[in-house]
Amino acid sequence: MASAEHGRDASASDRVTAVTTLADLPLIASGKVREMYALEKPGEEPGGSLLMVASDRISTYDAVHPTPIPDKGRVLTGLSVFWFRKTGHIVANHLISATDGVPDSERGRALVVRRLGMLPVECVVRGYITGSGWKDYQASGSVSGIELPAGLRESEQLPDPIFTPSTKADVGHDEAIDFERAAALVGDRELMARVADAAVELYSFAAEHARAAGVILADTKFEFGLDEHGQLVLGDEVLTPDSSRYWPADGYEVGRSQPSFDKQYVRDWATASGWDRKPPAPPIPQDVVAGTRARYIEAYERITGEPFAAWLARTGCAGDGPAAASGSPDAT
Ligand code: Q0Z
Repeated sequence: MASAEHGRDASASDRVTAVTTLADLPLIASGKVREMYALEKPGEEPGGSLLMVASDRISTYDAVHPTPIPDKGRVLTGLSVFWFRKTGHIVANHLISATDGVPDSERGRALVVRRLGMLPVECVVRGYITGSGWKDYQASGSVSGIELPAGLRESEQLPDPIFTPSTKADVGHDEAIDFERAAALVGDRELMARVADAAVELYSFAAEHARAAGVILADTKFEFGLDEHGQLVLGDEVLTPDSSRYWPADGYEVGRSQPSFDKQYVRDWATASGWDRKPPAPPIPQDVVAGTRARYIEAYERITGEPFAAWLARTGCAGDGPAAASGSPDAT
């Protein structure tokens, strides 16, 4: 991915790391805690590239706190890359690079990815009954049109993981839909079946890996797209704590809600503070920030089996100081 191809910055040197600053890039999407920028081939068609940047912002109860969690964006980006590299045998993915083409200021927290035509459904897989799935099950005995055994208790493992798609709501909450509605939205039932199979296989692979590291992957959400050749490609972030429910395996108990691996300190503190869970979310005290940061790093280290510092070193942001990037490794 040569920087000389980025016609937007003809005067830049050949070193991709020097090609641009973030402010030069057109912002094409922004979420509560991350941003997406166009890189080469601006336009809407698949085939160009994008820069996905994970911030250190954190949300609880759907509201973003004004206090960042240092390194959260880098942990999530490192985890996405870990899973992209481990699951390429199941389905192709959009990752191009975590180094080449990433602006110095965003190293470790950003990925260059292939631009896809995204499918208009969220591909949720559940291995445990919790959250909105638990609510739907209590009300109807089924989730996304899948009838479940009677007598399940909160947080119980399902006999087999289930594919429970939902709509992509612009504002507010995604709505659970059944497979047939998802297929109609996608416009291709056979493609939807391949997506569902890939999603369940990805979940099963990751859940087994996580369990061996003492972490339960209760559920997760994938987004897929089609590339410029019409090939199915896994996009977005994958199997991060923001797109998934990770629970510590020790202390897991059926019959109650489980603590979040990463966010529980913030939730506990926020609840004790008397916050009514309506925006604006309150600032987070520094001891809660430090504890939460440690949990994110622990999640990275447990799941990947390597020190978080290895990710920082590989992406050239170790130490994070003004001089840290020069002369650092450039491989991922
Ligand atoms: C991802 C999102 C984010 C806000 C669109 N490879 C791709 N090609 C085209 N579109 C997307 C992707 Cl991943 C795409 N989102 C979700 C990500 C900020 C929204 F970083 N929306």
